[in-house]
Amino acid sequence: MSENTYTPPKVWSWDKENGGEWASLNRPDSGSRFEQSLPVGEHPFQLYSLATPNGVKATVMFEELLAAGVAGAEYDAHLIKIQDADQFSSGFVDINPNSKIPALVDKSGTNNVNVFESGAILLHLAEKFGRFIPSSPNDKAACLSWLFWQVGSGPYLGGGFGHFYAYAPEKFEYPIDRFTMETKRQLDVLDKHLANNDYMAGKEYTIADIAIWPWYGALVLGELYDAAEFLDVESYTHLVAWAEKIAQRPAVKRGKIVNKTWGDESQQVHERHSKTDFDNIKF
Ligand SMILES: N[C@@H](CCC(=O)N[C@@H](CS)C(=O)NCC(=O)O)C(=O)O
Repeated sequence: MSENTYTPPKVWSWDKENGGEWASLNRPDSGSRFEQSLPVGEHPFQLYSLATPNGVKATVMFEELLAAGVAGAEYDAHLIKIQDADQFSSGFVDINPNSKIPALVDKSGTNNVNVFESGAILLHLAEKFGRFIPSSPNDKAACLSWLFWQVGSGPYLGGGFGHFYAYAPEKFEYPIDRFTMETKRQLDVLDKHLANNDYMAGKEYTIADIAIWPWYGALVLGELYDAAEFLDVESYTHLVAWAEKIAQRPAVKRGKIVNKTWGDESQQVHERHSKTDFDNIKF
């Protein structure tokens, strides 16, 4: 047994930060922490987000819709700095009581519609515009199955593997083993599926790909958690080929840098209010 075992008390109480990146944000309760309204731009869709994998799903979807000629999908992408606790403003919590990016206000109809959860945002937009969701029942079922697979599986990769491998202040074998095992199992699921399918739902690129790529695509392309070697991502050849193919899409290249505030400064668009916001970017 490790020396670092922990005997839980009868009733847990929050008396200290647990350390590590993001720890100062965490509290065991929900709700707004300060009064502040959100900025509102001129477009029908107001997105409040950051270019983490969950945020990238939404911005890639908007850029794909616009690239497909859906003029009604014009959007303002406002920056929510989660490190600075912007997600706890009263304005943000009014849209998303769960205080996580991305959050969307759809102002295109008579009444504003609030949407939170990245999977729900993808589905809302896909159904609204009839794009990136198959019309045949079989393919649609496949698309939704993989969309919800991502929503359910992603936290094992992010909150499990990513947290204990990359963010935890101390590295412990038990959680790293546990979540590495699960992450590799998930990578194998995707790899085997993509051995026989061009895209997640078959022949068509859909919201299932848009949901999965920012997490598992980024991971196997070495852009997440600096874990490519540790996970031996090169062995998932079909998954890597799919990830590389999607990375070449112009809308994906644009979407992944919207609301981005870290990394190469020449590849950051802090806020997106117009397609001209990409004019100075060399893709
Ligand atoms: N299930 C949610 C997860 C969203 C999520 O975890 N967002 C993170 C960034 S990737 C966040 O806003 N974290 C801020 C916090 O936890 O306070 C979704 O898919 O939209």
